[in-house]
Amino acid sequence: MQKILVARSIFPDVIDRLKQYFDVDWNQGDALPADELKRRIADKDGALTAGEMIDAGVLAAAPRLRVVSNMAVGYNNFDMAAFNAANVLGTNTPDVLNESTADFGWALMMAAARRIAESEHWLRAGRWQKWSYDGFLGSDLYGSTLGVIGMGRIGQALARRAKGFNMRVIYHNRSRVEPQIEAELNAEYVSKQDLLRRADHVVLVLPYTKENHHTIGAAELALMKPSATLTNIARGGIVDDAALAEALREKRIASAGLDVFEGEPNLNPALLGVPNVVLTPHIASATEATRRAMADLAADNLIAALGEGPRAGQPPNPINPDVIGRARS
Ligand code: 8YV
Repeated sequence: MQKILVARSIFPDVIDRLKQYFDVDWNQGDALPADELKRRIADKDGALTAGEMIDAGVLAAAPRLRVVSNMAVGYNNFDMAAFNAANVLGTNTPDVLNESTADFGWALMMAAARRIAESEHWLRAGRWQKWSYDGFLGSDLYGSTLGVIGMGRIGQALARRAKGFNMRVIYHNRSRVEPQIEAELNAEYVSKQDLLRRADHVVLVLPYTKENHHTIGAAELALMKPSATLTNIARGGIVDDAALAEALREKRIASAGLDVFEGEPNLNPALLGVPNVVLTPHIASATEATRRAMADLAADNLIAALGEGPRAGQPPNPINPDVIGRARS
């Protein structure tokens, strides 16, 4: 029987399914420290991860390893150059999380625009003595301009919801999307600078790459309207969190909604000190149905990539399909 490592706690019935095919080493505790991950992956043929860093060092420590299945759509935790050099397949879980993640982007954007978390904290602190006409004035979503940076599958799902709010949609992306998608979403392609200047609500839905590091920093924040909101449901590192905390403190933008952070789960302490930001612990895809679908798809990818099950040899979501069938190097 081939051996696999499941690096995170996931639904037990998914583990039972994996056990039909593999000898499973399941870490049911917290994320494994890097040295323990290296030790436990060393004799494995495959692994299921959820954000663990897999680089050349980890691959070198695991000479039998042929596939790593990430239970996430984002795979910035995989060094794909190292995967390709070693002929190791990486897989991810796209699509199944689009709608839940788009819903959550709206939840954060609305909470930021209408100051829901900020006013709730104030209320819980016993500070509500009287109602006032100018208490917690926010900004409207209805009829405003939505700026989406990253018009992939989740960005499109997010933009599709803007119709019901009668919003103009402007977007920026590495490349323009198909004309029929632009037409369907009524979305206008603009430069990043134009988007930042024009949008009332900016949402970040782009993958993290070296090139995207600090896509939003002090200079970009300075372009935004003082009444604008910024929502990040993509990855930490896309926003310069220190610059954002300062812009929020100085009210250079109105508010922000953040689900992801540089160095998470550790946060820049400056963010905790500003009231006009809604902070959530990387839960945009966290609905029961979606996390189940992600776990199932991650298992399907692993089973198929290791030549088992009904799709043997044809995993549904290969990131680097060229390595399929090549000997491990
Ligand atoms: C994951 C995510 O749950 O899919 C992604 O890229 O950010 C989340 O849905 C998280 O990354 C853990 O793997």
